[in-house]
Amino acid sequence: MSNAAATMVKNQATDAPAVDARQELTDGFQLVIDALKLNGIENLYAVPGIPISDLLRMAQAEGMRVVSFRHEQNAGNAAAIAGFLTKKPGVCVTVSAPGFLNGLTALANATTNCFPMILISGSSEREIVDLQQGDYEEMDQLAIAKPLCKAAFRVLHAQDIGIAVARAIRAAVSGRPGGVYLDLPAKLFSQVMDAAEGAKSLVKVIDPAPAQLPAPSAIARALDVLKGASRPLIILGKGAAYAQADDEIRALVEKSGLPFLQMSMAKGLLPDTHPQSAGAARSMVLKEADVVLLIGARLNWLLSHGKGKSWGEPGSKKFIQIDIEPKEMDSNVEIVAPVVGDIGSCVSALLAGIDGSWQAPPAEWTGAITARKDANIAKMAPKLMKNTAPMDFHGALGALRRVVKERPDAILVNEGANTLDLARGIIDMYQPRKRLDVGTWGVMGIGMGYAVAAAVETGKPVLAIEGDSAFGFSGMEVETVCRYNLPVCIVIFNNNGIYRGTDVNPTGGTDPSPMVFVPGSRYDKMMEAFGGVGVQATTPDELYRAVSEAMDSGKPTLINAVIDPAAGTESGNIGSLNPTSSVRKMPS
Ligand code: ADP
Ligand code: TZD
Ligand code: MG
Repeated sequence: MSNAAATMVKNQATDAPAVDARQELTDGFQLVIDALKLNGIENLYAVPGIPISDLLRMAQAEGMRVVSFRHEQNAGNAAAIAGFLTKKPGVCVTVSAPGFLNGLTALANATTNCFPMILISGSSEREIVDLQQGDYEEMDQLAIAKPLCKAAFRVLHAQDIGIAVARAIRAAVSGRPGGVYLDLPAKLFSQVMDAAEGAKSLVKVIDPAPAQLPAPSAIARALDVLKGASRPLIILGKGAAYAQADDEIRALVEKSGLPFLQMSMAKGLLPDTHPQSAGAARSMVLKEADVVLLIGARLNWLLSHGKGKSWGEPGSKKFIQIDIEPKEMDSNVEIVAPVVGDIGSCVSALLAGIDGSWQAPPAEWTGAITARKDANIAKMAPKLMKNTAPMDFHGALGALRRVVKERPDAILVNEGANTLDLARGIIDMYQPRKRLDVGTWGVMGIGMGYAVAAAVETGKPVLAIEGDSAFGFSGMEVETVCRYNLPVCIVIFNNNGIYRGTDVNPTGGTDPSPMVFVPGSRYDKMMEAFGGVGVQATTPDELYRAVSEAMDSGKPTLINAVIDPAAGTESGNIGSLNPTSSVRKMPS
């Protein structure tokens, strides 16, 4: 019996199985760790405190990597993106009520984005919480988590930990992936039970995300529609990136000869420079395509719900959709050929139908796309070469585009408004799952959590391109980046504010506009405070040199990139979603 287990005997909860002090014992802490490890979970993203401090200490002692953050939202975001990158649930561990709530935004965001994640939170005494008698950090966490995730479970007995962890893993990764909440009351951790019984209670999940084969008739229908197209288009979404069916997707694209668009986090599934990429002719192909094959992409706001002006004439499109979630079909517009199943299986089945009878798309269509692409790329090129001070977005992004081209295996994290929208368009990606960003909600604050987890999970260098506002949501984690000595280079696009740094208080009062920050802030000094490298860059050349050096050295680095405060536009790319007052005209 270990010393820890021996002392736990004294803490034995009344509802735990009876134990004899001479038995080999285990406890709730140990069983949670054993259950996670048995299922291949190697990393925990957490903020410690009552009642989970010993869980984290013991996990580290048992060889798990425990990454301790400064705020739970960042730990949660790290877990979520670990799930996206690995197809295994990322695990975040938080303390009760406030810690739990801080982590909950990330859990909800993971669910919205279809990333598998488990939020494990300690909770307070059930008896006191349920009678609302004012326990330390009292909250009915299970009820609050439930509507924001795929599944939520609470464990009251140590002997149920194994099955609960198994259920959580299966719920997170099977079908459409998403967030799962696991509520572990403080008392559970110190419950003791016979070690052999404990070991027997653990469950190794077999085939946690089973293949879901599409019906042959659905494949035949989809092929029929595709064959009847004169202006076909494939749209790849982040579900396709998540599925890790990279070879099958590439084969389908190349064998069929179809032009393709990649949604933000799908960029790099095929290189953006691929001859069939229609990325630089996006508006044209959305408007003019007659058949659109969606692979792991939803027709949500990011695709204008599949209708409206950007989609051309009403009724001019037929949609084929591959998705693991049957309810996704017809969510916004009619799907004439729904293909329900996992992307690997569905794409393979379609590929088998691209045989001798297959005809490449008409040259008139592919030729028109290439012409538009070439024209747009030529128009953009000089903007990306500008070497002025202060920089504008294009000049700075032109420099970073070169950095990424030279290091195609680096991971790019990106958030902000102009900083996000322009980087997405300008920076070509070359490999799958290398671009991580604000996703389905357009949420600010994912930056440092994603950057830390990307480095921890892949060991690759990470480049985080951050609006100065966006960075502020998770900026304290630069200490975490330094503490774990991670190969993360953060570039702050510092334009003194949200969208722009030029707004003024219309009353002439001393308070600044709500849209601006302290002008000329030196974010690079924050990094120096924690022993990292801080650099101020005022020209694209300086920026290129500083980022290249950081990426090569792997040293935690923050570069304050001075951007013209007047260069950005209101709400970046999505100004049309921003209501403005017709009563009072505000400058923007
Ligand atoms: P994007 O924002 O890139 O357009 P979305 O997040 O809207 O992508 O869509 C991703 C879709 O992929 C979701 O509808 C999800 O159900 C689906 N999906 C995720 N994983 C798989 C998989 N392995 N097989 C099939 N569909 C998947
Ligand atoms: N809060 C959260 C959690 N998510 C959000 N998306 C917002 C607030 C609103 N918001 C945006 O949509 S973008 C943005 C905010 C605050 C910041 C834009 O400023 P930035 O980028 O400095 O990051 P640019 O380059 O100045 O445009
Ligand atoms: Mg800004």
